[in-house]
Amino acid sequence: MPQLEDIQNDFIRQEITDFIERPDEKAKIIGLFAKASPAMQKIGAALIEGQNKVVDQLTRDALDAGTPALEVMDDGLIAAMAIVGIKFRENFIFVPEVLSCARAMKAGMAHIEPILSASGIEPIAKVVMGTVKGDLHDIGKNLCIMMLRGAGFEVIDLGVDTSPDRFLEAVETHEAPLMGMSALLTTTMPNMGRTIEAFIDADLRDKVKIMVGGAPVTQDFADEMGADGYGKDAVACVALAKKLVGAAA
Ligand code: B12
Repeated sequence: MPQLEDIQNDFIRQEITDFIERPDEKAKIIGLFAKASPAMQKIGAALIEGQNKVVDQLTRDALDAGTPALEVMDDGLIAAMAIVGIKFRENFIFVPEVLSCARAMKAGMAHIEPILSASGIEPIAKVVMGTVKGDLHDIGKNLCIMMLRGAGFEVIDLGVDTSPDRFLEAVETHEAPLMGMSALLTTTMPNMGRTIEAFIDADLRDKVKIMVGGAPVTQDFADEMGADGYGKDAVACVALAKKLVGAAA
C-alpha cells in the first residue's frame, strides 16, 4: 500500500497530514498522489493554493514536455480537487478559497480541453449536457464534455442552473438522442428526477436516453428516478454515452 513518504512534494504531504483525518480518505488521497509524478504533484500543490497563473504555466509546461493530457487532468488537477473538497467539507477553507481553486482548475483545463476535444472524426451523436436547476457546480460537467467531444460526440452545453424546460427545449431543437445531467448538491439531486418527469409529461421520454452523474449521485439513485444510466467519472460518462447510443466502445 502506498505510504505518505512515497509522495515527494512537501506541500502535498503537509496538506494530507494537516487536513485529511479519515483513514479511508487518507489512504485514497495518498494513493492518488503516490502514483503522480513530481511535476503533477507540483500542479496539484499550486491548485490547492489557488494559484491560477502557476497552474496555467505548469500545465502548459507539462503538456509541452509530452505528458498526456489525461494524466495532467487525473494526477494533477482532479487529485488536488479531492483535497480541496475535504478541506471545504471540514470547514478548513470557505467559498472564496474554493473559488480560487476552481479558477486554478479552469486555468489548467483550458489547455487540456483543446487536446481532449480534438477528435477530428464524424460526430457519433448529439448530447445535451447541463448542471441541474439550483446548482452552480460545473467543473465535473465540463470535464465530461471535454471527454465526450474528444470521443467524437457533438455536445450542446447548457451550462449551470438548467431548468427542466431548457433541457426539454434543447433536446427537441437539436433532436439529440442523448442527454446528461450533473448535480453536486444533495438538495439539487431531486431536480434530476423532476427533469425526467418533465420529459414524461411532454411525451418525450422515449425519444432521449438520459444519463446522470455528480459526486453525490449513485447508481441506486439513478435507477430510482428512472435514468438510463449513471457514470462515476468522465471516463465512465463516455463509455456510458457510447453504450446508450449503441456506438462501438
Ligand atoms: C468547487 C466546489 C464549489 C465551487 C464550484 C465552482 C464551479 N465552477 O464548479 C463553488 C465555490 C462555487 C461552490 C459553491 C457551493 N458549494 Co461546492 N463544492 C465544490 C467542491 C470542493 C468540488 C466540486 C468539484 O468540482 N469536484 C471535481 C470534479 C472533477 O468532480 P465532480 O464534479 O464530482 O465530477 C466528476 C463526476 O462526478 C462525474 N460527473 C459529473 N457530472 C456528471 C454528469 C454525467 C452525466 C456523468 C455521467 C458523470 C458526471 O464526472 C466528473 C469528472 O470525473 C465540492 C466537494 C466535492 N468533494 O465534490 C463542494 C461541494 C459539492 N459543495 C458543497 C456546498 C455545500 C456548496 C455551497 C452550498 C456552499 C455555500 N455555502 O454557498 C455552494 C452552492 C452553490 C450552488 N448553488 O451550486 C458541498 C455539497 C454538500 C451536499 N451534501 O450537498 C460539497 C460536497 C462540499 C462539502 N463537502 O461540503 N462549490
